Amino acid sequence: MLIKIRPDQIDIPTASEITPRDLYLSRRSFMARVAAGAALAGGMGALPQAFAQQGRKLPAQLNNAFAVMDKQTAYKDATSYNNYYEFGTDKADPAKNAGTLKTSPWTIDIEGEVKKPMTLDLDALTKLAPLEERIYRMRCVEGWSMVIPWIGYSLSALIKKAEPTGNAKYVEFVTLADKKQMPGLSTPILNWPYREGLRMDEANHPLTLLTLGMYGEVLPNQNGAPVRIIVPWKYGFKSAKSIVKIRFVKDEPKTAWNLYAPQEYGFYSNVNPNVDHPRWSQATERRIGEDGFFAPKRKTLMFNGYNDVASLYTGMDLRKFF
Ligand SMILES: Nc1nc2c(c(=O)[nH]1)N[C@H]1C(S)=C(S)[C@@H](COP(=O)(O)O)O[C@H]1N2
Ligand SMILES: [Mo]
Repeated sequence: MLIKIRPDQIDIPTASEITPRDLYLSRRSFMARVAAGAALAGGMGALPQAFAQQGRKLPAQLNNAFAVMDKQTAYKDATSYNNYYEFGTDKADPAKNAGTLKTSPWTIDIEGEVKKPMTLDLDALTKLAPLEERIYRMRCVEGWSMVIPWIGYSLSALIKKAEPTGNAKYVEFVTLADKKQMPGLSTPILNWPYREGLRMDEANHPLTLLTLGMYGEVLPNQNGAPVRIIVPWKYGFKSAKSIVKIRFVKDEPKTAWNLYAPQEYGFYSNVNPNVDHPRWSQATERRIGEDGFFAPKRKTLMFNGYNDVASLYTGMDLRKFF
């Protein structure tokens, strides 16, 4: 996201705010020593959960019906060029800083207009439905895109379990906001916690992926571990990271970027080359990894190429509902 920070809003981090990262680094060298010790002892049992999670394999069956043919983005690019403002606004910040995110134990609260409100831990969430690998395009509103092999299952499986009432018209995603783990929270750019939302039919669309992994592994922290949503026909910011609450509601939920700049970021945020952002065109995009000097920009596709979703918006003026 291109931000407009007033100079007076920029916070110089204080020593105490830098500490978690320093702590992480010293803990890492400590862990390296623990791991070496554990390897000698013949097991990794001594590793705390948070660190054991990173890089863990997550087996899943490729779903060919949900796999684009485009060349996949390199793992290195997908995990080092990120937007995750809770860990800083620079593209390199999340990879550098998100080591402090503690992803285990983790729970998600399912609440609001449902017959079966529940709290699911990561294990229950992972076992709720068969894991699929899906290769999706992701288009950021800033004008770049990637192609990522995600792992998860349709959010609809979870929705079905929760049994929404007739009053549930929207789904709201609330993400983690913990100053102790997230250095970016001390910069008041967004109104934390980062929040997103979908209309019920969008949330139930089979493409909407409850996401637990990518590239055959659990999600790296910088990509929104341990659980996020991926909505491939919408701009990347709809795909909220590190979700702690899924709330079923009657009214259109407030969303972080819409609160920040309502004239620039609407609730729907469908990828649409015909509706420009007020400050730049949305007609083309730069595919990360193809950014050589002579690489031509790609034409952005309506709904990011996911034409099946068009029926969700029949009769709606997509200039008005941007
Ligand atoms: N909690 C949270 N979720 C977030 C963001 C964020 O800053 N915080 N950034 C969004 C934006 S703008 C994009 S483009 C995608 C980037 O996902 P990726 O880094 O896995 O490619 O995450 C989205 N989800
Ligand atoms: Mo984005």
